[in-house]
Amino acid sequence: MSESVEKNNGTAKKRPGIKIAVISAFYALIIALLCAVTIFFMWKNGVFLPRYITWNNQEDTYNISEENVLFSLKRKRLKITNAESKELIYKTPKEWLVSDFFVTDIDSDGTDDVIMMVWKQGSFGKYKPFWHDEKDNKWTQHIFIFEWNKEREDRLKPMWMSSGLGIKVHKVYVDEKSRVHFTDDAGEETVWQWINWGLTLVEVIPAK
Ligand SMILES: [Ca+2]
Repeated sequence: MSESVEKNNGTAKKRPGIKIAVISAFYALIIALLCAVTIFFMWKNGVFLPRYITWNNQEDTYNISEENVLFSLKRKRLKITNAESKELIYKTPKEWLVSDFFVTDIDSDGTDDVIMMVWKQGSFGKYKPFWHDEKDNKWTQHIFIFEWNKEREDRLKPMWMSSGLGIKVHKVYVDEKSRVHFTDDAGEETVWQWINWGLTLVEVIPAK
């Protein structure tokens, strides 16, 4: 009789080791959740994008259709303001990460157009083709071309919006003939020219 009472008293005592283990597991879970949330937001902000990308920062003033406008590309976001009044005209959506931009008359109609190199999630945007049933949330690079339209508040009328390029573009520049040159991560250069309605590959320059 006296022996069983002693045993019951022994199990009824709280063990400090168990309490410490529960608290430790709780904090480990909180830390794991914070790490997961941090990594998710870093991914959403493009922190894990390829290292071959050249991110440009640039400020330039242009006269387009008799408007003096300041283009400012900083921290992967492009803003266009009136060069005199400083009034904001356009800024890229926060979902777009802009690596570079160019102002050139790509279609030779006499008016400058705006070209942006954009990284964003999803190759197709909101108009995904019905036959493409996979989830469309991978980071892909795009070239977006806009014509300058003074009738619009934001001036930029979409002219040609590419789906994911499929080229690992390391550098891009536009030559004096408004042809777009992509240099990929291996050094191969492809030259693209506006023909009819869109960019057409006109030359491939092998890596040196
Ligand atoms: Ca033009």
